[in-house]
Amino acid sequence: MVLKAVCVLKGAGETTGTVHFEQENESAPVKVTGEIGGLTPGEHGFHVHAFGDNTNGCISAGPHYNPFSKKHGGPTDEERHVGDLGNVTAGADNIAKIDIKDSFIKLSGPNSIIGRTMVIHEKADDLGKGGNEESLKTGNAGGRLACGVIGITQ
Ligand SMILES: [Cu+2]
Ligand SMILES: [Zn+2]
Repeated sequence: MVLKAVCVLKGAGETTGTVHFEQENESAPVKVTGEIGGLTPGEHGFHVHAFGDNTNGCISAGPHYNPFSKKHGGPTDEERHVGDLGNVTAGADNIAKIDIKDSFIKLSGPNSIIGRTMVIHEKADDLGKGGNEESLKTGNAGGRLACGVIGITQ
């Protein structure tokens, strides 16, 4: 059975976006596609955060989703948070087109990302290679421009 989810990202500023998730079956990688607009050109950290809670804006989403107590890393690293999808890159039109395949995130089971929050950040994620303590927690990606709860779709 194909599993599908969607996330609409909003924030205090002009950054908005829609992200689609699709997994062919329970063991397949998850395809992440979509667009986020209103970004400064360049890289922006893009993560699944732990909680589907936006009561106090994107900050209530908590830290990166990390069910296996790993250090922060990049999407191709073995040592990474489940939520570490790396960076998306906005062009001169201020739009980032997203086309990611990831095998750490799941749309079913005990570590599903459904009901958690997708966050797009102000700055680039250094993927854990920034050489300071914060790099191994957040990738120094800075403020949270927009976010949304990942929900089930048809
Ligand atoms: Cu984040
Ligand atoms: Zn992380």
